[in-house]
Amino acid sequence: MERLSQIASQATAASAAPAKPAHPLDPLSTAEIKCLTNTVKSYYAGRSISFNTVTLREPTKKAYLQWKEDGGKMPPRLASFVILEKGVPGVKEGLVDIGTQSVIETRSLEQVQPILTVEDLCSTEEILRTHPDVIAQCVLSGVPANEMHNVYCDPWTIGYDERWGAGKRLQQALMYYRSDDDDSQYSHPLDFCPIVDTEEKKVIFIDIPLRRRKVSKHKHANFNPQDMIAKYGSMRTDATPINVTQPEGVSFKMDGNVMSWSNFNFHIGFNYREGIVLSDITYNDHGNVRPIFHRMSLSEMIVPYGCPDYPHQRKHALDIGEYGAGLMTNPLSLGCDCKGVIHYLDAHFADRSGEPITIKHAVCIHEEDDGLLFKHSDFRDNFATSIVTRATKLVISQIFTAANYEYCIYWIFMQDGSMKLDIKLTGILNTYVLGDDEDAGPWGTRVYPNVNAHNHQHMFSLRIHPRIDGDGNSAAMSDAKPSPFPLGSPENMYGNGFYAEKTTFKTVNESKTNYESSTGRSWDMFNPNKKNAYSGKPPSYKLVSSQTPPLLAKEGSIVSKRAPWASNTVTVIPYEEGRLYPSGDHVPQWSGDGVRGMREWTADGDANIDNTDILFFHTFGITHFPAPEDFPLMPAEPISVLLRPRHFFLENPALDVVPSHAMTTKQAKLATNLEIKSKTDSTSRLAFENTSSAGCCTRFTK
Ligand code: ABN
Ligand code: CU
Repeated sequence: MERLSQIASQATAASAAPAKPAHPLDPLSTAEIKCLTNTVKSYYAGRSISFNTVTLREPTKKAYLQWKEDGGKMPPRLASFVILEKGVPGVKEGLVDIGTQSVIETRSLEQVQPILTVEDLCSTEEILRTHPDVIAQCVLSGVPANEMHNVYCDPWTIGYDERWGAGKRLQQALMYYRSDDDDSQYSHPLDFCPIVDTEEKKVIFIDIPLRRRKVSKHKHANFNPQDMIAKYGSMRTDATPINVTQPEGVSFKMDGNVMSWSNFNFHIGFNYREGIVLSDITYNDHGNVRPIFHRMSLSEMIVPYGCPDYPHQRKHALDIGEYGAGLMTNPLSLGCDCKGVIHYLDAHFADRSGEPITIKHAVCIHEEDDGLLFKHSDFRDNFATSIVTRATKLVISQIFTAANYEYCIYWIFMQDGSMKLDIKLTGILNTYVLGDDEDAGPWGTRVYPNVNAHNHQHMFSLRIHPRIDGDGNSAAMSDAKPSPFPLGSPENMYGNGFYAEKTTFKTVNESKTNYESSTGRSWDMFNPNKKNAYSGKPPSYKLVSSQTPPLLAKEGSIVSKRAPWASNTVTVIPYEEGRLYPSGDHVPQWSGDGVRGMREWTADGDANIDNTDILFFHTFGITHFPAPEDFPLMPAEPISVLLRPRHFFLENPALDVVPSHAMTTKQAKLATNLEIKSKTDSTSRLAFENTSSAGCCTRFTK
């Protein structure tokens, strides 16, 4: 890394630096992006560069906390960039000080390839449509040459292919045909796979399978309302509208990007790669503002496919590191992506030329009813003594489209101090053409005539930087175990004893653990320096997550090497600046060899992780064996990870949430009218009565 303080002035300030934002973790504004790209352009004046990614270089934890303690002396506003230079292999990356409009670090990296941006992907189809060899392959597949405008591709990074390594910036084009603009091409895959040089804009090779398969002659499998009406005569007519209404508006407050909601306070960031980033999450415990998590994000994911036939072995998308959960994020629309009273945040990136681009409504923030928060009734008076409190949840969400799949990301906060990460998978299966007489098994499923959907996994890496009740944190696993003492022994005479076995991790190696369903394994992040006054146990947040399949690709495979984080459900490492991306900084075309990302961070397996500053990585996801119900458009499949306070509070922290109904035993004794008024709901009513009984319900009759 070259430090460039002496030549910082080369990138001369053309105009005043853009205004600093209110908060040091705020994403770069469009003015800051413009300032950064201008600074980089003048630094590289006379050279042909294009921008790949630009993003805020977040202050270190220390600098951030200093800012908080200093009462607002902003740390320098730094931003990192990745650029490509025409004709020069590899990437250049560096750091700009926005305040002084100067480039302060640069580095040239060879044999790495940067993320593929949406702009990089968009030009590929046109390159293919005009290439004579591709046209010839289309004709062989049964698509006439005059139909090239109906040929499409999902341009994937090549993953890793030994023939080219990381020397050229490559895409593999998964090919499809559709006969009409409004068709879904995924029921009509083509059997060959062109390899495209992204920078040269050239087809450099075409992978042709030994067994040829012609394009399907079946009708396209479509899913739009007009297709359903054509097929079934009408859409369903039985569903009446359900609305999320908040007549008095929202109960959260936003100060810029800082959220306050129901005792929680945190910053909402967003970047090209991880998408939503939540930082400095605290909980106001009756006036005592207690830190919980310093930072939390989805740091990587992998979707490895299970068909070993060449070239399908290449399909394993590391969507966050190869394409960016931020770059692929959708602009969300009111009333459909999220319902209710919504606050949106926009996201800003730079295009290849360095101009800012904005995704409107990239992040949706809203509240929803979440069923019961708690309830108890007393059977002694026929349940008249009762308390019923409904939950409201706060949801921070984004949806990104990874070519065929949609990933809907919901960061959820609950009034009892819990947090959840819910992910819904929807969109369209990745498909390959299946011969008329061919069996799709065992590596895939015939989901439609001539359509083979290969087995695959969706694995995510949740990166948590805990700060449970302050600094000095540890991690442990907890296993439900029967008493070790035999039935009939004095310690376990009746054989019923069981307990939670807690194993605190002292070292990185000890922390590398997997989910164990037989013990209902969960993990705790905790502060060993504090004690709950009642239980005597350290304040903790427990990770409850059981959708944790093992990575099915073999150890030593390209998939497993490129996702060195995916073979364990949990890995804990010491925090160090820059430990962000567990498959490395530049993921496309990494062979998986060498020491980087999680492999680098766990190289010292004996490193201490007890009572120190730790990073907790959690791998979760699903294994997906496709079925016809998943096609042509998949009903959303949920995945959920829960973080809940344990020994953190002295009691249920949500007891002060106003109940929908509360009646004490004394009140019940006095009550003559047992119709009980709901305190918070004026819209609930009986379904099959004409008269509205809004806001009340008959509990019982004497
Ligand atoms: N799932 C692979 C992918 C993601 C984004 C764009 C193209 C391909
Ligand atoms: Cu899937």
